[in-house]
Amino acid sequence: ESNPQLPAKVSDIFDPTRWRGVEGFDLEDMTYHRQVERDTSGNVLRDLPTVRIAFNRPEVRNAFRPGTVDELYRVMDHARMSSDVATVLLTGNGPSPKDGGHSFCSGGDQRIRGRDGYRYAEGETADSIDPARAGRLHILEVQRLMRTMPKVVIAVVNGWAAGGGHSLHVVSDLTIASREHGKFKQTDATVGSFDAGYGSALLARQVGQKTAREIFFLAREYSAEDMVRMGAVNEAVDHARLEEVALEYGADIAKQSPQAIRMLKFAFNLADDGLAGQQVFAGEATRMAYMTDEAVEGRDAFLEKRDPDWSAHPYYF
Ligand code: S0N
Repeated sequence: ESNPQLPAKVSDIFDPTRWRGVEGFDLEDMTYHRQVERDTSGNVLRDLPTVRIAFNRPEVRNAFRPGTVDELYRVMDHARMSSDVATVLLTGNGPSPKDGGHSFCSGGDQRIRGRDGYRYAEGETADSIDPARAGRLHILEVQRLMRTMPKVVIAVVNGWAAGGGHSLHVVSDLTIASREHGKFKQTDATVGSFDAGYGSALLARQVGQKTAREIFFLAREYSAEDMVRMGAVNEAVDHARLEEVALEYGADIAKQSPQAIRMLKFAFNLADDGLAGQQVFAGEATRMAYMTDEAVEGRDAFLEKRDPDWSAHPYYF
């Protein structure tokens, strides 16, 4: 019998007892859940440190349209700013009610891609559309947010990761994939698009130049186990256990020091992200420096209109 305290089941492997819907969002194309501990009646005892963000358009293999990307950015940014969230699971709901197909994300919705470069919502035309909003490939803003947020993002690939969906898995910190249904295919070039940023260059760092070029140039299909062998997926997992294993990853991450996780993530990114990567790493270093007595002395001396006294702060060697 269904318990009204529990959220609706949004995918075949979603366990409603482990989650609550996050309030305050009016979502159509995405779902956003917070991991919880419940008592035997289903009452929430406490929040746990992992959130689940999922594409919710399984009838189109979880392709994203502009509104989907807006929603994804909003919930991802909310997770970034939630001080008790350590890990974000990014996944896809489903399977498809139309044909039972499983999907993580199949990238940009090709039905709304105009020849003029704009992305049209239903009912919009070239005359009615606001070009400033509709011309943006703002999935790239989501990629940058995932890359620079001080939390671990795990792609939980429950089905097809294709095109821009493939790139989202590449930019995630970790990827685990369904052994039965996880499938990977970089179709960008097939439909005349190309992720010439993280989706390709970062992939080449992960799997090597020749293999990355093969993935893009040949647009072949790869299994979860192929991807583990190539080094782009951490683990292939039985489909039924995929979300359970993802939560085990989240629990292990939550045992580590938040500061250490932040510094490590930004250190792993630094060289590949150039000066932008250095800026993110340096921002954290500055935040930590502000917590020292030495930095407090600098601030206090300025406010007290005196010279700073550094005598208690040696030049370390
Ligand atoms: C994922 C694939 C390989 C799955 O194949 P399968 O299992 O045979 O299923 P299908 O029968 O092909 O699909 C089932 C139904 O879903 C629809 N559908 C699937 N993917 C999309 C999609 N991306 N856009 C719109 N519809 C999609 C199918 O049409 C089918 O519908 P029905 O039942 O009505 O026939 C296979 O589906 C596949 O190859 N999909 C396309 C993957 C792809 O090329 N994606 C785009 C790649 N490029 C990008 O993502 C770059 C970013 C981008 O383009 C973008 C970003 C933001 C905003 C807009 C854009 C943009 O420029 O479009």
